[in-house]
Amino acid sequence: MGLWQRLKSLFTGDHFTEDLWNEWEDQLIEGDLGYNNAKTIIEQLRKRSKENRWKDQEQVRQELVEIISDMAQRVSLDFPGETPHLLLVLGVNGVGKTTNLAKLARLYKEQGKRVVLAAGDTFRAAAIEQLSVWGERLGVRVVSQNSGADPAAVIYDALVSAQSRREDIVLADTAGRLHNKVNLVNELAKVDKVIRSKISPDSYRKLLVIDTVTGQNAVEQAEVFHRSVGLDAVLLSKWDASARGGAVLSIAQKLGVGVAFVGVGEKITDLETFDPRKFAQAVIGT
Ligand SMILES: Nc1nc2c(ncn2[C@@H]2O[C@H](COP(=O)(O)OP(=O)(O)O)[C@@H](O)[C@H]2O)c(=O)[nH]1
Ligand SMILES: [Mg+2]
Repeated sequence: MGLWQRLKSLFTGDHFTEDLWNEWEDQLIEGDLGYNNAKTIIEQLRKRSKENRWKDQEQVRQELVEIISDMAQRVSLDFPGETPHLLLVLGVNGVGKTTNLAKLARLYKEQGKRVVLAAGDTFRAAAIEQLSVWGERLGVRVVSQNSGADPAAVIYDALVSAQSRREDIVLADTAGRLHNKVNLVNELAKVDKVIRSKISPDSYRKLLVIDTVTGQNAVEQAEVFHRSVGLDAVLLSKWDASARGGAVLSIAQKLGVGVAFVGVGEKITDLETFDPRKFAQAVIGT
């Protein structure tokens, strides 16, 4: 049953009672919107419901959709600085970094840009191989070294060669072994430092990939990455698998980082720009 169906089933009379507000709040929390977000949403809904009286249920649903889409933050990933631009793709293992990086490569290539991929996840040979396969399929250059190589060195090579070849954008993959937080943060800090030594902040953006299925844990992940390198935008992946997006609201509220893209499948074309209204409609349901 969708969230709206559950909320509606609790609404029996023609008035909102204190009990009902509490039950709705619980439902929003269970619907993975997060404790603080649920409180905020109910607060806003209470304000909007005149005299706690609401006969038109569809109107209530619309209000909910509006409140949530106002809380969701959309950002666009722009690079005002000179080329080459560098997009660092971050995130915990398995969230969909490499796949979505390939989708972005296709998108930029379609815009006529000369794209380079940097195999910065040097932890596993399979990760380097996966990126090379995408590169071949897309017909874009891939810069890689052997597994175990220093990711900062790989990304540095990609950037320097892109500068001399006058390429437009480097998409850099990274490893995301969050179980070793200290190593990860140190490794990323080094990558970040190397990039900043070569290009201006206006040519450099950091995109965090989070997996919809992760739920509110994605907020913690975002905090770690935001503290270590600072994030510009989020890509919400696997939206097709589960339309749960409360983490996105928490990340916007806590860190001020909005969503740029949504991954909607495993195919190379399964990428959309983030639409807060569509997002809110899906979270609430019909
Ligand atoms: N359903 C779905 N699966 C996805 C999406 N993005 C990635 N995946 C799958 O998630 C798995 C992990 O993806 P991968 O890019 O290797 O993750 P990484 O470890 O973060 O680089 C793969 O099986 C992908 O096909 C998406 O938007 N929707
Ligand atoms: Mg990967």
